[in-house]
Amino acid sequence: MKKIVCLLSVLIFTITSCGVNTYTTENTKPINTSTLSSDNNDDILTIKLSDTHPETHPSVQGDYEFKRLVEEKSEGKIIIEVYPNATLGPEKDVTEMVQNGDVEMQRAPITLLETYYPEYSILTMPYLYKSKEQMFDVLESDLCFNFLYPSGTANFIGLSWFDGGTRNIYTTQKQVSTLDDLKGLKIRVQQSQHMAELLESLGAIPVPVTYEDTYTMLKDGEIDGAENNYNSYISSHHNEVAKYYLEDNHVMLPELLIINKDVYNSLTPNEQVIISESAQQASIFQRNAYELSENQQKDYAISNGTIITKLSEEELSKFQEASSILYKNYTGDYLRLIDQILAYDNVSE
Ligand code: GTR
Repeated sequence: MKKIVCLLSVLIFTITSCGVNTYTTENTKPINTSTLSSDNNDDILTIKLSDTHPETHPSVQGDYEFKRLVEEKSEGKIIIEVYPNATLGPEKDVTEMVQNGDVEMQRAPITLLETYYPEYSILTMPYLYKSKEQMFDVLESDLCFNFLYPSGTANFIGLSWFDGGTRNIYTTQKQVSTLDDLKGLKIRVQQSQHMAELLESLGAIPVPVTYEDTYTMLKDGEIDGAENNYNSYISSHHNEVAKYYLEDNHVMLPELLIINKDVYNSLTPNEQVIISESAQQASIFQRNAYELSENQQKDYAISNGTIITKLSEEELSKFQEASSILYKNYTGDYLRLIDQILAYDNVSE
């Protein structure tokens, strides 16, 4: 059983004239200004933003929108350098770089942030949200406030929530249409204990490897399949080597635009507003682009030979029941939070 630790962190929020929440901690660490490069002109800040996806992916388009907004609002005083395609390294390594301040920002799936704040796994429980709208409503409500400002060993803050799609299982050799079919199949998962447990609960053998290595492993037959949303299934070319796509919808996975905490704290209040406000606006842009692209990528998959299977109602119940074992990991305050998320209904208001 997971230990219950206090979700509350000590925070002071300043409501600025623009109405954007900016953040400072009471025990602010010494500012590591060396993480911010200043080009030759001392007045210009350069911030690196890493993403594992290629330029065509809607999340990278969201990163570029963030860049555009920050540079416009700061009148060129803050430059955002976007590094797509894992050019700064595999996603999990970059998460660590952001944690250490070697890279300032990343678009990160919260499953990879669990190492620093295990509570993120609450937000990636199987079949947790009723819809995308409900998911973003709840993420942006007070209930999920602490996930933007994680305590513990996390040395980053979340600026805004990006859409990380709904994940489905796909396989190379065998068409899976029932829970039984999944039994014993080696399925690649992100390097996340929680995702491994999820796939294990469904009877698969989880294989945690980097996103960047997955294509080759699928191609070489070292694994039987993987799991992801349509956007990533296509942009990673996994569709070329894993034709059977099962719409089991096992998890909706929110992603965060994160920034190293010391870097954020080293910014002036005005710069913090520019960064926070731009991140929030870019997330709306990303969500719209994501949704549009998800439908297009599904059509693309079908016309390029992907065989899509939908779960029958009966099988869906089996998937839900089998994976519900993960909910038993939580008690006390955590369980209460999960129940509140499950019951959260603000969509129609
Ligand atoms: C994608 C996500 C990536 C990466 C990948 C994976 O959907 O956007 O950041 O985490 O999944 O499965 O590793």
